[in-house]
Amino acid sequence: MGNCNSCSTGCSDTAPNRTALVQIGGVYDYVVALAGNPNTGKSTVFNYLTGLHQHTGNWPGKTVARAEGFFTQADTRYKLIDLPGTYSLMTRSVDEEIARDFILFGRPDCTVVVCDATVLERSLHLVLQIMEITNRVVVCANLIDEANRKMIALEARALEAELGVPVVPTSARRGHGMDHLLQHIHEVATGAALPQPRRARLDDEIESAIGLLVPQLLQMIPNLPCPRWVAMRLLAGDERMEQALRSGELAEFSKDPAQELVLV
Ligand SMILES: Nc1nc2c(ncn2[C@@H]2O[C@H](COP(=O)(O)OP(=O)(O)OP(=O)(O)O)[C@@H](O)[C@H]2O)c(=O)[nH]1
Ligand SMILES: [Mg+2]
Repeated sequence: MGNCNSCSTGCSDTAPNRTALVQIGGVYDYVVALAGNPNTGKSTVFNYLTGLHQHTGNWPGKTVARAEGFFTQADTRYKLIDLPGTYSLMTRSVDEEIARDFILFGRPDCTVVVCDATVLERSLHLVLQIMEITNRVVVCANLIDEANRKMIALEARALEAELGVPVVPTSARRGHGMDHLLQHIHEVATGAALPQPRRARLDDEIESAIGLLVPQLLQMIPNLPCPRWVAMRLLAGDERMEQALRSGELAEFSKDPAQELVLV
């Protein structure tokens, strides 16, 4: 396992070697998470990619539905997880915690953020939050057919340059753009492409506080995923994060990128 190439804080944002790792439901090489605001077409993308190779259940200990499925791209096997729809990762709603904790502790090899291209600005908030946790992000600008119908033009290349991650216009219902999406997922998950998300520069004071906290966190929990993000949450006064740190839950969940863990 290497280090995250997007921040200088020891974030272990790289994929463990999951070759031939067997989990319930199938064998896969890489894990892909599907995140996004509610009603942006996540399940349509999920169904398109996995077809009949899927099953549903609940998140462990929760009444929130969980769908996972499998697909193959370029002889590589993927497990795809349809995360609950969320507008943010910052509140205490169970859906948001499931999505956030999966992206953080599940360490997916690629996180696809499905956005509604007709109201893209609404989704960008979540995109930026996810880009704080991982650099392995692909933005799927879905409902592009609706956007076109409303005469909304998406400058995908310009947005890609602004964000630093691939942006793929799709119409999942029609299957348009899905090959392109698959190609980007494959490149990001396998490490053939290394997105460099552009992150907001924080105040010098906050940056120096993060700089002090990160080594301490890593000393306590060497495998902590994205310590920079955890430090930011602690500085923001996230009581749940503080409690998880004190109780040892953070250390426990950081031990192993088990895909089933949810910190609630
Ligand atoms: N026109 C158009 N409709 C789409 C597209 N993708 C999905 N839809 C429709 O948008 C609606 C919502 O799609 P879902 O796939 O259920 O969205 P979701 O993000 O999974 O929704 P939640 O799980 O409730 O958050 C459905 O009626 C889909 O048929 C698309 O590319 N174009
Ligand atoms: Mg859905």
